[in-house]
Amino acid sequence: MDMHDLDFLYSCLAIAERGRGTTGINPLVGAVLVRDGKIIAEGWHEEYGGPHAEPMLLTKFTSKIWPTDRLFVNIEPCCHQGKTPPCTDILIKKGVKKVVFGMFDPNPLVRGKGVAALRKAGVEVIGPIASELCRRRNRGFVSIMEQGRPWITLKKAQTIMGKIANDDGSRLCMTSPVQNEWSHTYLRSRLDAILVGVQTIVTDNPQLNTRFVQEKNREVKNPLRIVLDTKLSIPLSATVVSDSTPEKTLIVTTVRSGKTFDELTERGVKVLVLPEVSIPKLCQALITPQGDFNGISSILVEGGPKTWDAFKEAGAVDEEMVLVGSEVSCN
Ligand code: AOF
Ligand code: ZN
Repeated sequence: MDMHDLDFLYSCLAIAERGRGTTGINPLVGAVLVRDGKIIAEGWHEEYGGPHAEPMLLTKFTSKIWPTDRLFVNIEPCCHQGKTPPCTDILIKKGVKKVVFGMFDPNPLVRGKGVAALRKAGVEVIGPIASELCRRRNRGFVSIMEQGRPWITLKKAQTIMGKIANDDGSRLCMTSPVQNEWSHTYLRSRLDAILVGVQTIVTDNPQLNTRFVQEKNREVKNPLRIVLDTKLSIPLSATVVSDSTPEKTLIVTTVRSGKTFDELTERGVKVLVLPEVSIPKLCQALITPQGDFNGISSILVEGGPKTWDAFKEAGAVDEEMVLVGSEVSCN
């Protein structure tokens, strides 16, 4: 492997991000075809249930594949019949002779078997060349496969003295523009959903989007906004249900609330009704595609304290980030 190989893999990971928000519980996958040290074709997994990255690339690239061409992909090509046919068969049929991959597929139907199928057909396979990085970028998919639930990151903002709100409970702004840009870049835009309790909506009326990175990179998507609202008490004037992207909001409530939610669904807001809002039941529902909901694989839990505790008590926390700032005025 030479250093350029890693560059081609970074390209795969960057292209793969285009599928965020539509690939649901499937991995983010990008593939590039390299000839004489240059990328000559690319493909990515666009949508849950849709074609995988490799066939996307090979459908667009209609010229002949040379035996020296190398196909890079961030995850081991699949060899199973799922919603789509095995990628290994397509690669072999199209005459791809060299494959470089980033990580093994944690899906037990595929793990190691994809590589074996390619090698058996005489394809030279190199990898995994960047397992840790690729698993990190697909931490949601890896978590579903290995832990049976989405990847969960807890994020808190607090002052040096440990305060998280004003004494009367009202919003306190602590993080600097640099910290906001960091969390939008490395947390909000790298995870599928942001989750808050309804109390945070009432006190802060947040937007829960990636505006600090979108200004610089318009390709960055907005995550799904999930609000835990057992009693269905969210104000209809809240930004997350009244801005221009109501379909990016999912309200999780209980049958016990007994309230109707027509006004929300008419606006395009998604409502998930569970028998009770327990973390395991919520996680299970979120990784189960139904209708036009393809599921989500990773969550950024932004608070408040009740919500953080619920995830901690359920043992459903993979990492915790604390942004420490000073008390500044909110504007
Ligand atoms: C790849 N390239 O682009 C993707 C892969 O139901 P299906 O057919 O979509 O299969 C989903 C499984 O295929 C998923 O769990 C994972 O193991 C693999 N995803 N593999 O080589 C891709 N999306
Ligand atoms: Zn595949």
